[in-house]
Amino acid sequence: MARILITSAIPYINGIKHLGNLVGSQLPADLYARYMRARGHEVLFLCATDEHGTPAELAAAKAGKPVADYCAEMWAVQDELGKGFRLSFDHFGRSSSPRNHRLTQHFAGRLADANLIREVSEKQVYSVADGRFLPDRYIEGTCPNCGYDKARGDQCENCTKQLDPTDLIEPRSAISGSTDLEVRETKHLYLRQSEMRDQLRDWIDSKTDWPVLTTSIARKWLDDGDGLQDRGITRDLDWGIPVRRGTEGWPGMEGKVFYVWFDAPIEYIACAAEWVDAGKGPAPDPGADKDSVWERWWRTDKGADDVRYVQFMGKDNVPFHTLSFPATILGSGEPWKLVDYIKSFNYLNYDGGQFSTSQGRGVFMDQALDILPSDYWRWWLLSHVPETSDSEFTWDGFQQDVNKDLADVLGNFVSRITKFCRSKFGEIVPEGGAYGPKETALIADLQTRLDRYQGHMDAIEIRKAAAELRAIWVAGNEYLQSAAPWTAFKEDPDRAAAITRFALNLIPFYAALSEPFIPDAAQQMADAMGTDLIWPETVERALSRLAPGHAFTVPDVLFAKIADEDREAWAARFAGTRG
Ligand code: B3M
Ligand code: ZN
Repeated sequence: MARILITSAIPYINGIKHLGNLVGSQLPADLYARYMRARGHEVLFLCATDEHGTPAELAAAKAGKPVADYCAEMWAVQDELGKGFRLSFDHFGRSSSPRNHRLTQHFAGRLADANLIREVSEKQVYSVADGRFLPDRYIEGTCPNCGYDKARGDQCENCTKQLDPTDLIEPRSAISGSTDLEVRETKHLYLRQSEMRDQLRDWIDSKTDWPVLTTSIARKWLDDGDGLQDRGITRDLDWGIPVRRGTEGWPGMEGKVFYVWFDAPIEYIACAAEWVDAGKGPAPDPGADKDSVWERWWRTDKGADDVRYVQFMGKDNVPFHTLSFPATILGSGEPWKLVDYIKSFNYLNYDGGQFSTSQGRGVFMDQALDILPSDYWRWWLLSHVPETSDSEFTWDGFQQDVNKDLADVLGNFVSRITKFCRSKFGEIVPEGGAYGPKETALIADLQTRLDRYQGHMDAIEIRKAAAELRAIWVAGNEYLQSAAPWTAFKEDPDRAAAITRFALNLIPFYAALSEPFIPDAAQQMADAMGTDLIWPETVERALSRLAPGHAFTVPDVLFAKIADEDREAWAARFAGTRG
């Protein structure tokens, strides 16, 4: 039994996430966590909301709420939606937690002690009307290159030219529209990550088993001339973690906060402490304090050296997890756990374009649950996860795949055999008859497929795993079709009983294997068969679990088909922007 620490990238607090966000980190992380638990491993699965930064402040202002209240409310919304999608976090924390404040300040203090932080004085645009410094992308004006009048201070969206805010013609605040802007001097802390380039390169080079998507992004940033530049880790904002050097103040840094990307990954650690504070972890060993419970996952000097730590994230987050966060950890000089494997994802597109939070384009988590149970989404998203390239959600494709895989194949199998049994033998696993060559052949086929399925799940090859699971469902359907107990019943009721018994035994087997993908349907199948979800040791053993005389009930329809009218209505409803 291994111990596996799993984190999903922590979603920004501002707004409800769309399905592209969900499939890019939380959902695949959940699949892996569920699978590893089912295999008997000890899992700690953590996620949280990422609450700091300008977007959170602006979203709160737009909602007319104090930012702390806004974040508390949005955390509850995201927590609820996570539950709706059956995301099985051991804890869903908050990057604004007191634990993260303390840890972030602790790391900054350690980095300063190690001489890895320098102070930089820089000029930034200050908006007098807004009473704040403006990040580059919150300054708007006319592009000097193409004349587009909504160019941002970091880039022109129209002609893609990289800009400095001072390049803009008639610059104004994107927050208030005010043109009363000044350039002011301000002081910030920079993390000297360039000092750690060799150390980081050696570490990345040692990760020979990582997905190419992950290492290629990391190498690009390491090798590009300006890739591993020293990075500002503080901001002139109100909302955030106050800059302190450990538990001491930081002269000259009063009123400033840490940059959101500095404190967000530290929340992975803080979240484990929050998990213990919330009373969810196991009791500490006798004589040990309660911090030992989470340190056992995070400190290599306190037992975490045998933990395997796996992170899930979208590709845009890779540089922060392969370079910046490791720089924080390595630079601290303390024995914190480094990530062992980073699974990263491309983008899911929506119907010929991109999902977009700012434009409200696509299907958002709350809307998805409004129209269909979570298993439909989980199955489609995971079986189309943008693993090796971007993938696309279309309503046609969604309807077709869900109807075929879930309704025609899996749902139909379960319904057909349980109803047949009820009509001929009652709701009891029938006795009599013997298994023959068809059953022996199916057992052998399924054993090969089970081995492959486990191999793909162990390797986090999600599309391959989904394809194998689908093939496992199809094999049962084909068996039932060819063994045809309804025909056998007329001539040889004993043989029909044997076929029925065998096919009924496939249901708990399917339930266990399918649980990481479709947990609700899996539980419904197990409940109907009066069994627990138990991962098969071997196919042969798994298929002899339901003995003659075992009672079951015919379950309700597992998956209703998506009708054409529904598909059309949804396609129309989600064609525009979120209202
Ligand atoms: N909140 C970005 C995102 O949700 C960011 C991830 C932080 S992970 C420490 O894509
Ligand atoms: Zn332009």
